[in-house]
Amino acid sequence: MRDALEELRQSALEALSGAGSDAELREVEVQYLGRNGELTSLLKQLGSLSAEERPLMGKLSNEIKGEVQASIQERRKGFDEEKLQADLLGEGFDPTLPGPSAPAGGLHPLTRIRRELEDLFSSMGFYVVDGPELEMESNNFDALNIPGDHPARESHDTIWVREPSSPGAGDGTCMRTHTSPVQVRALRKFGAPLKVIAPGRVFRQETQDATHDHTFHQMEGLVVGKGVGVSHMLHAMNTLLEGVFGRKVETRLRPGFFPFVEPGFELDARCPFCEDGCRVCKGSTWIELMPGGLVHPHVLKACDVDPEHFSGFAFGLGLSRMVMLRYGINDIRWMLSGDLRFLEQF
Ligand code: FA5
Repeated sequence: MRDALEELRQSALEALSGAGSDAELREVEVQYLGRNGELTSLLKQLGSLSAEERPLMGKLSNEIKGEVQASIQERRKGFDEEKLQADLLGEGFDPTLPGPSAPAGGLHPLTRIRRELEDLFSSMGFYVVDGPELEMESNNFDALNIPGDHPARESHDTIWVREPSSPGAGDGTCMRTHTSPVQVRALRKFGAPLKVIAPGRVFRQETQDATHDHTFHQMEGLVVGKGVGVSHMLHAMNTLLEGVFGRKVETRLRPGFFPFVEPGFELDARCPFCEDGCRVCKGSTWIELMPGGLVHPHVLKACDVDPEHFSGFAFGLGLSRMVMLRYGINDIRWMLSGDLRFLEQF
């Protein structure tokens, strides 16, 4: 049996050195070491050997198997490297050229305008502040002079995560309906005097149309100091519009009611989509863009600021609508659609 094993070793190693490809290596492997291969059939004869010879032949066959396997692996490595070299040096391959570039994304138009406004207001000494989207009822409504039974709550219906313990208790939690609660948070945290803007996402129970979404963006502005008045507010609003549009924008100011300002105003911008009325401006040729007013003394008091010493103005820019005007987007529903046909244009 020793002779037969030695012969097998010899012929297997010869066959391996003659193999010219990975497939041929595999054939040799099956022929000698496979389940029905030559070594296996030799091993079947072990049982007929004497007790002294059996372990010796067993050991020898294991040694031969190991040697043949090692040789197969060595040859296979050689083939892999040859293949890699061939691939690398294949026709037209230049390893000094830069690799393919990954497609670059772009900034969302909302992000662009938000950043521009943050830069503009920072340059005028404003802090950029933030507040939570899930807000306490008391900050979203009560501290802003909108108690539980106030009719203004009807136009600000939203998702309630925790209902108030009783109507008007002020202890509920809701998705904020505007960025105005950040006024309360900022005043309580920093006190007066203060200049802040607070851009962010807000939520409302709203029937969607070209200018109304249930989720949209606003940017709050708040200035509190000594002798702050309406002229300061108008200056801030006009600076904002000129900053975004790079030119004077035709606007109009009309009285507006918000429980947290007195007096209150609505600033509308001329509709850029039509001359005499369209579905975006709902036939009026004006788009409601930015309400504002002088901070109501009740709000200052609720934030521990003395209205005898301080006054202020606040405005609530419809950031999503501002983006529509700037880029000529005629339907707000594109904004958060995630649709690449829309996004790739910016
Ligand atoms: C408010 O939300 C007040 N918090 C704004 C404010 C702040 C007034 C400070 C006074 C002082 P209003 O509900 O009007 O107000 O919304 C403000 C702006 O958000 C609107 O002028 C409009 O541009 C935009 N807006 C309102 N509802 C929607 C909506 N459903 N979809 C898109 N934009 C909207």
